[in-house]
Amino acid sequence: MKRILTILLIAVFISMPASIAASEEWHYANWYEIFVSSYRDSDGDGIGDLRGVIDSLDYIEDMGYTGIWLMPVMPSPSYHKYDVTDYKNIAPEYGTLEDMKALVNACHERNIRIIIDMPVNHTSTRHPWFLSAAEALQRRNTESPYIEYYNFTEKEGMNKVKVSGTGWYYEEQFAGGNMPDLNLENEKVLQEIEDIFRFWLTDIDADGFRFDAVTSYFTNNTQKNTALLKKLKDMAERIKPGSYIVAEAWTSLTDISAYYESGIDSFFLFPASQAEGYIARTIRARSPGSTYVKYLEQVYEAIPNGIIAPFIGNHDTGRAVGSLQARSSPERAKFAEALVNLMGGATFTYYGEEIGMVGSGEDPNKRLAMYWNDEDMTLQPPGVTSIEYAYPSVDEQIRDENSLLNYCKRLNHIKIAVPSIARGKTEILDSGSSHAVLKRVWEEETSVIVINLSAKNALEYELNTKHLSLYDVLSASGGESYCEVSENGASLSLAPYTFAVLVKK
Ligand SMILES: [Ca+2]
Ligand SMILES: [Ca+2]
Repeated sequence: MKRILTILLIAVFISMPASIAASEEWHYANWYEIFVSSYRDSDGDGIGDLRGVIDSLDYIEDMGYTGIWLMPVMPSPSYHKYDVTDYKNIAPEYGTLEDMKALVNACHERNIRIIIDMPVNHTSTRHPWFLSAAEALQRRNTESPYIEYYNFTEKEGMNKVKVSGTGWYYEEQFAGGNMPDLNLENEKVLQEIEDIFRFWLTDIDADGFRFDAVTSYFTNNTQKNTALLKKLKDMAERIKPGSYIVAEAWTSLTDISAYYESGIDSFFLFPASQAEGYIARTIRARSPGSTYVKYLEQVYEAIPNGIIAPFIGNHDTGRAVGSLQARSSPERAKFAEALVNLMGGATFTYYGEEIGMVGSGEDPNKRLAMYWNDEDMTLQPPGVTSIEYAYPSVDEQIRDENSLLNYCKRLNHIKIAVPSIARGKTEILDSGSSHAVLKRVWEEETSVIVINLSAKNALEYELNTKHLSLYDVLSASGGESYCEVSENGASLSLAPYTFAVLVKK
């Protein structure tokens, strides 16, 4: 017997891809993306700050967000802060390292996890590494170790920017941003990155990272990028086992599937996002039930092991309400939130999405001040060309039980109470032109989710699975629904844009 067990253990060990870390239960959080500058200002200078995020934790916790992704918080000359000048510090307008530690502690006391945006494809041109390198080149001294930190060349070309007073060019994949690409083949740069990881994961006690722009590490070279991501994941895992990393690979499902070979926990599911993504397409489809199920099957087939990370919009995309054409139909915005959350995995919500904020075009328009109420807002980001709030403020929506905010809150809390929705493997029990029935099993729990995807018609449905009990019915349309559960199954009548969650524990 003992021998058989040993053989089995070896077999299991061999069949596991070496770099895939065991995923922790909390990785499947209801993640909430925050642009600190536009979120909440605690000291009256008009710029959102870390103390403002601390002051918002009651709201965040109450809403059922169990994880926070902070867009970059390090010192930077830009308002967006994706061009860093000091990776182990806090932008002074956001606060201090003490504030950051206080925020992390305050999150952990509430069982909220927090991950930090980590842009390592490039630095700012004002980063001391780049300043040293450029200065050395200007002095015709090619001995400086910092020259090897970047990709300098004497050849003119695409994405090459001249270093003034020299015959040298630096590589810059994000044109015009003063964001020179780092030489990620240089072991010294990788050592710097390891130090930075240690600082954030150990000294600050962050729970992980969001990696920016990983397809630009080595532009259009998925294989090299995947190999580097594996190194970075292993690095983080050595420093803090069980930490969570989600990476931005803005690319096709096929490519994203390949990226999961790196062992990075999650990659944002870009094909589900924006106006042409799975969620918006499902909402617009003639047969939304079969459309939704088709996309689910594609996603689970492409990503059989990693944690998917679906979202509708983020700081780089148009806001969800626009993508979904939901300005005057909040039920569409609500139901889209349901569809993205019911995909499972680690779901990401961009701040303001829960109150239907709008914005598109220039980047600052997508990063407007959080609309708490008409008095209590930050300044708008510089360069903004359109300021509009299509839906009411947080304060107003909190008081309206039919608001998008209260819908998102209930949705998040259903996911907290029924963990298999996010964590279980999905089995499609049934689907049709306007319905889908999903089953998920996780640990001792089985959940069955019956979704009516019709915008107009009620769904009458008989379910044969035994020993289920109804957990909740959530309607985006406000229509009447009922569900009767008997010994032999369940009989449901679901209003348009409604889903029911039944559980067996
Ligand atoms: Ca402030
Ligand atoms: Ca690069």
